[in-house]
Amino acid sequence: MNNKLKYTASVMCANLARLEDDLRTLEQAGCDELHFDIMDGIFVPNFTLGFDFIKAARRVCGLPCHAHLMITKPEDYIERFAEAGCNTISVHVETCVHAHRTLAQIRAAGASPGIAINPATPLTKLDFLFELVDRVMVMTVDPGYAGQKIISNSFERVRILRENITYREKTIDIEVDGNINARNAALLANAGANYFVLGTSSIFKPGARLNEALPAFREKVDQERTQV
Ligand code: S6P
Ligand code: MG
Repeated sequence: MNNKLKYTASVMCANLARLEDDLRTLEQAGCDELHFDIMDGIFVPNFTLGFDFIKAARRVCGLPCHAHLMITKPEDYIERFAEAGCNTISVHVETCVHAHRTLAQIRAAGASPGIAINPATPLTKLDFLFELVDRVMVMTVDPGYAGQKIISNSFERVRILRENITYREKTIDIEVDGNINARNAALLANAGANYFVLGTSSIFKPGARLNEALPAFREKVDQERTQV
């Protein structure tokens, strides 16, 4: 983990009809990563992207890819997401019956393991997993849809998690996902988050130009951090 804030763009919020343009623009605008939301209609009540989207993105853009697996039995699909070109694969702690095995499986497949946690799940579920992950994804909304409102205890959860990680002398990234507008990003950054999922709350707004929206958002977060 380093101290620079990283911005990871939620591909499901891009214009899927002109994906190539949007991905190239994001790369040129200095985006740090692409965030692929993978949903199975069971763990979350929605369907979104899959292997082919990741492969297509890989063909047109060089940004690192992160698969956020909101699926039951994630262990059945790890190798295929790694083969599709994912640098990071995050699984939900709520879906892992044998989390150590699944996280080790991600590492063995050549990807960086992340663990995601829903807003209602106690943070203590992560206590014995810090050894195995490079990133914790704190869901700041119940997963399944873009465009939701942040759950207010998210700020406190990130603060406690960062304290816990620091106490254990680990270098683990904390990513936050859901309603990351500039004010929420600033508060979450000050609480200890360093990866931010960009969706409809930040750069994917009707009429917004991605090449301007991304640097403008980054600047706004830096500004807000001094004020919140
Ligand atoms: C939601 C998913 C997210 C969304 C992102 C949307 O279940 O995991 O990654 O794509 O949160 O962002 P926003 O700004 O519309 O909430
Ligand atoms: Mg996500």
